[in-house]
Amino acid sequence: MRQAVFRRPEIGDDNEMLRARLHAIWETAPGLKGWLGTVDHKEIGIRYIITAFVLLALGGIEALVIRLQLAGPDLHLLTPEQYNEFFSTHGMTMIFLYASPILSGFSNYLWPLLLGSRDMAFPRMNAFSYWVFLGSAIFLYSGFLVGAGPNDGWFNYVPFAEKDYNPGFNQDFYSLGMIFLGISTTVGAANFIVTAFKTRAPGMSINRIPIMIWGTLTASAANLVVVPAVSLAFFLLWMDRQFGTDFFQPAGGGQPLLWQHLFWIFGHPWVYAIVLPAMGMVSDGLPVFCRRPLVGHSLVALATVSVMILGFGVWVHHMFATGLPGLSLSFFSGASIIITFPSAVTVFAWIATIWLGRPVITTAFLYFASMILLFVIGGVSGFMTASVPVDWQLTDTYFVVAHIHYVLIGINVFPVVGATYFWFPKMTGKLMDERLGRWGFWTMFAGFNIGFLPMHLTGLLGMPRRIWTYPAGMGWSTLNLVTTLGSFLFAVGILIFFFNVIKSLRSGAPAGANPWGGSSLEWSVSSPPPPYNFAVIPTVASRHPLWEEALDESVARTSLTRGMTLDQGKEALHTSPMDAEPERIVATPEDNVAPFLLTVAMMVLFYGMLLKLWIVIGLGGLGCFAALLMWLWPRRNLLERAPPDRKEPVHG
Ligand code: HEM
Ligand SMILES: [Cu+2]
Repeated sequence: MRQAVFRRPEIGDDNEMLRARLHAIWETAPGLKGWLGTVDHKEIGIRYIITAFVLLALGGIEALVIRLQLAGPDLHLLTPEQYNEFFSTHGMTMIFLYASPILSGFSNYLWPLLLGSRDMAFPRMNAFSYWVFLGSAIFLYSGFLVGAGPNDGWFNYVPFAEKDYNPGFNQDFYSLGMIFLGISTTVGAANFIVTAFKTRAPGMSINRIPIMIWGTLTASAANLVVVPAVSLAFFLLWMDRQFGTDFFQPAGGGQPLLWQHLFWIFGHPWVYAIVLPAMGMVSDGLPVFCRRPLVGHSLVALATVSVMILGFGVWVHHMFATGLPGLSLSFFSGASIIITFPSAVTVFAWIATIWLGRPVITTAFLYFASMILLFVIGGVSGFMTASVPVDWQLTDTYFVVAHIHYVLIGINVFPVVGATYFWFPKMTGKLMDERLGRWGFWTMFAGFNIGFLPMHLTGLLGMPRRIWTYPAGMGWSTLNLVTTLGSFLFAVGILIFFFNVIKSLRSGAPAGANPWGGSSLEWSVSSPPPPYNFAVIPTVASRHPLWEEALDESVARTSLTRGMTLDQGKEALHTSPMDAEPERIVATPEDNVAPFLLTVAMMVLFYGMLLKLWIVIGLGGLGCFAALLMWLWPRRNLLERAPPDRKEPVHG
């Protein structure tokens, strides 16, 4: 039964007593139970970030092994079978276990702070999405460790992935692991969407939200639509393999091409899902160092949304070589080229912002600014492969490997490292070492270009991707050696970055609340932020709450020290989707270990399915049921919903 308790929100000033009270309410309990049960978005965000960086390191080690194998002609460091597993696991790790989760990590940590709220809309689902990410990563890697990792590339083409050609457990680990991981992505995406529309601070109308919110919001909307397609594809593949159905097997009337459609209608938008949030980080971070607002803020927001929408219409550019009718190729080629227009809007906005600002060259600035160059290089090679006749020459050569790495490393890894330099002080209260930062940046930047620029040439000279070795005399040997040396230099750059993180964590200079002079709400709270984020819910009156004085935007009306206190329990404020008018006070959930237990039960279930052991499947299913029961067990405090009295002024 729904029980509502109506009350007016208390309006008050930020003070020590209020803080102590909120602290007691919001703090995570100590010990194992608190650790497994926490629903604090900041802790979950940091776990996401650390886990994703560990996986980046694993994927990087695999890449270096690949590069050693390819350093010269006729090398035999890996067998062909091992090579298949290495590059497939490398791709899978980088795309699914690093690039996407790292952005979820930053967004989980930052969103409520950027939005002026106490937590995400569904904190327990947030915890659940992290645990499922971890569980599926362990599941996928357990296959690799027993020599049964994915071995048909990250896009896993049938019929190679069918049982006839691939009898081991490899593809079963991959299929089931991807379905498992899809649950995490979907839950996370739904959470982001509701969070963006319901939990913004009063006054943060839709035209005042930071670009990073737009980036993750559009990415989440896309994920919600396309992840089911790929989960379905992997499920059908699993059925083909385990029960002899013929979804993708031509012998039984199935369609191998169906796999490619299902995969790429997911795969292409996914690429935007791992770059748009990163572009958002740059759009929000760069202006801080340029000491001026982003040029064309609204245009960049619109460009972000248009890229995502157009992104749904271009998946066939991954299938130009499959023999589809010419007319559809023209259509998808045109659509792929049009997508560069909104992307260019963002690039020009960044250039104009640097041009018109007074840039302070910090390490974070270098990372953000370098993205512009790398994005342009990746964009140009993308423009080339979007053209059908050119693609027919280049597809499945190292040119494509060069292209994907400029896009993925240039537009995901560089901004993410920059974002770490930028927000590390907020997360830890310590500054990172700038001198080491510069060394790391230039090593990474040089290593990356030395390693990956020549791959364009190797590709133009005809070296196919996914070959485990090549004979001498093809004209590829020197280029490959340079690429390998560059890759190792790049890896040294990443190591310097990791080293800097650990060193600064131990002995970094204290950061203070706003070391860079940032303009958005997260910089208004202490570093690291208190468990409740904001003592009083801020009331926002412009796009740059912390710059209002300097920018002289009408009158400064943003209130950071007086507002709703919401200290009657674990409470948050929900506001209206467009104008962010206060709507109701909601009780947010207490810490709970059910999301963790549910994940453990799901792992049992998935291992049961892998081994086709019905008793294990049954146990896992029962476990899921029990954990869900625990999760959903009615608690009175969660049923309390109190709409605030709208006539009450929010601050005096
Ligand atoms: C030290 C850094 C890296 C090096 C040296 C490297 C090297 C390589 C090489 C040589 C291949 C081609 C394997 C082949 O086709 O035989 C490859 C494939 C790939 N890499 Fe990387 N890579 C690195 C980092 C990354 C990162 C950061 C990402 C993504 C965020 C990434 C995503 C991919 C993908 C998606 C593939 C395609 C795998 C497939 O064909 O199925 N790589 N990488
Ligand atoms: Cu694409």
